[in-house]
Order: sequence, then C-alpha cells, then structure tokens
Amino acid sequence: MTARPHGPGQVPPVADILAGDRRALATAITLIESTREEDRGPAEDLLQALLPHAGNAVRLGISGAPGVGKSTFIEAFGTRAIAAGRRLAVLAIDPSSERSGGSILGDKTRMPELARNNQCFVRASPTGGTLGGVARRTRDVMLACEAAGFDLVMVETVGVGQSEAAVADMTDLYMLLVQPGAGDELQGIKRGVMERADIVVVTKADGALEGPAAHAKADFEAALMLHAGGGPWTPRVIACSSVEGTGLDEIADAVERYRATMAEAGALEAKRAAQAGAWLWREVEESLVAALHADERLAPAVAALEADVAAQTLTTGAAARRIVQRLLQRDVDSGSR
Ligand SMILES: Nc1nc2c(ncn2[C@@H]2O[C@H](COP(=O)(O)OP(=O)(O)O)[C@@H](O)[C@H]2O)c(=O)[nH]1
Ligand SMILES: [Mg+2]
Repeated sequence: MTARPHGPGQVPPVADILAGDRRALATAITLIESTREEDRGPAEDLLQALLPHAGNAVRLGISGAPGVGKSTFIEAFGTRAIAAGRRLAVLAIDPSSERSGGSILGDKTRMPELARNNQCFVRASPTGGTLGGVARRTRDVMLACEAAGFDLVMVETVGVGQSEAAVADMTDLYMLLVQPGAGDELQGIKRGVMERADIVVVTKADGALEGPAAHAKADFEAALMLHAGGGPWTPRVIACSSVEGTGLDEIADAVERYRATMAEAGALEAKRAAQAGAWLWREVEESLVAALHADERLAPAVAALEADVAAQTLTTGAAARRIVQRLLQRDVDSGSR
C-alpha cells in the first residue's frame, strides 16, 4: 500500500478498508465527515461501495448525562467484549469537540486501554449540521467501521438536545446510563428518552453507592413498567460497577438476549429498515436547511423575513412559507432538480 497524505479530499482504496486497514478507515472517515462541498461526491461513492459490506455489527447506543460514567463503562464493557473476541469501534459524539480540539484526546485518555488496543478503533466526532448536537455523519462512519470488519459498534453521546434520539435511530439497542440518587434524576430525564431505552444501566453500584444504586434500579424498573408493551423486547434495568466489574456480564448477556429475541421475531431487520427511512428524512431536512443557509442570493430576503418575525409584524408560519417558496423558486430558476 502506498503512503498517502492524510486529510480531506483523500479517497482511500475500498479494498484497503475492507481488509481492515486502520489508516485507510481513518482516511475514509475524514472524507465522510468533511464539510467541503467537493468531498460530498467522493464520500457518497465510497459509502455506496462500502454499503454491501456493512451491517454485520451489533450496534449499541450509549447515552446519559455528563459524568454518569459513559466513558468508564465503555472502557470496561468494551475491554471484556474484545477479550471475548469482538472487534470494537467506539464512536463518541462530543458536542464540545472541534476537529483539532483537545477533547478528542480527552475522550481517548478516559478510555486509555481501548485507545491502546489494536482490536479497538476509537473515534470522536465533532458535532456538525443542525441536529442539535448530533454528528451528522455518525451513521455513515458506523457503516464504514462495519465494512472494515468491526463487529461491535458503541456510539456514545452526551445526553443533550436531540442527540439521544439520533443515536437511538442508528443503533440496534439503546442503553441509557443513569447514576444512583435517581429520585431527582428520574424527573430530569426527558420522557421520550426513557421510552426508547432498551436497557437502563445504573452505574457506580459500588462502595457507598451500592445501596442507592439498588434503590435507583427499583425506581427505574417501576418507571419502565409504565412504558412497557409493544415490541418483543421488555426493557430491563441492570446495575453495574465499571470500576469493580460487577454487572457487566449481566449486561453482555442482556445484549445477546435482546439480539436473539429481536432476530427471532424478525424485528431487528424491520427496525434497521425503519431507521434507514427515518435517517433519510433527517438528511433531507438538514440538506434543505443547509442549502438555505448557504445561498447568498436568498440571504437578504431571509434576513428581512427574520426581522419581520422578530418585530412581530409577520407570523412565523407565513415567513416560513415564503422562505420555502423562495428556495423552491430558486431551483426552478436555476433549472436544477
Ligand atoms: N465509583 C465509581 N465511579 C465511577 C464509575 N464509573 C465512572 N465513575 C466516575 O465517574 C466520573 C465520570 O465518569 P466518565 O466515564 O468520565 O463519565 P461520562 O462523562 O459519562 O463519560 C469519573 O470520575 C469516574 O471515575 C463506577 O463504576 N464506580
Ligand atoms: Mg465521556
């Protein structure tokens, strides 16, 4: 393989990615995440070539409030999975990270064992696009990792904005991490988030927090019961300590059971198909909004409408309709489809 410079615009050979070449995968991800307009075409062609080779991973979504123990859990759980023969890719969506910012390193240092392990690929993605703190290309990055032979993908996101929904929309199993002291915690968790959790993990069930963790487990079990029903899987609550290693086997076991239960009912394939459809519409929405913001000819009219809305002389509905009409009219004028 020839050495090539690293950076946006580089298109790695598909064969290298399929062979599991980490450098080729990293280059592919850089291309996929590139926001340069001229990189979109090559990135899409590359993903199209990788798509038939993707789909063979167990996809786990991990979310929870900052400090709840996500990184520590992924390190402990992931290290065990690798010992059991898995190849693990960890994709961390970090709202605070920039391409060259310090938090990428920060996330790696919080998963020191995984970052060093050559059966593991750790990647922190900066958030981009308009989806409230969601890395726009994370799903594509996940597919590239699968094509490269990673058979366990853990997508970590901080519990803010719409990122939980986006992660639940791209993974097979959505895990919500909570910590002991859940009385207040329970109130703070948005309804929709709880309802989507396939497994709730109560972290830090060790030392002085062991008792509170048991209480939190009971609280969340009661809360989940209210949402139970629908689908072949009944959500579970499991307490663990990433530091002491307790509860991790039970979680791994629950993941296996979830996969088996869903696969048996034909529900896993159906879920992935529905997710792809939902993701399509996310992309359409984002692309339209991005096109609007990028169009300098529309900018004065849009700014004027924004000002009218701010001054409360025009309804938001009417302004939105006019903006959309202008966008549609633009494409008729320029003859594009
Ligand atoms: N006692 C205990 N502390 C933990 C455990 N897991 C994480 N922590 C601590 O909780 C803090 C936040 O952990 P971190 O994994 O960075 O949380 P994140 O922000 O959700 O990724 C750190 O100080 C960890 O050492 C655990 O299982 N037991
Ligand atoms: Mg973290």
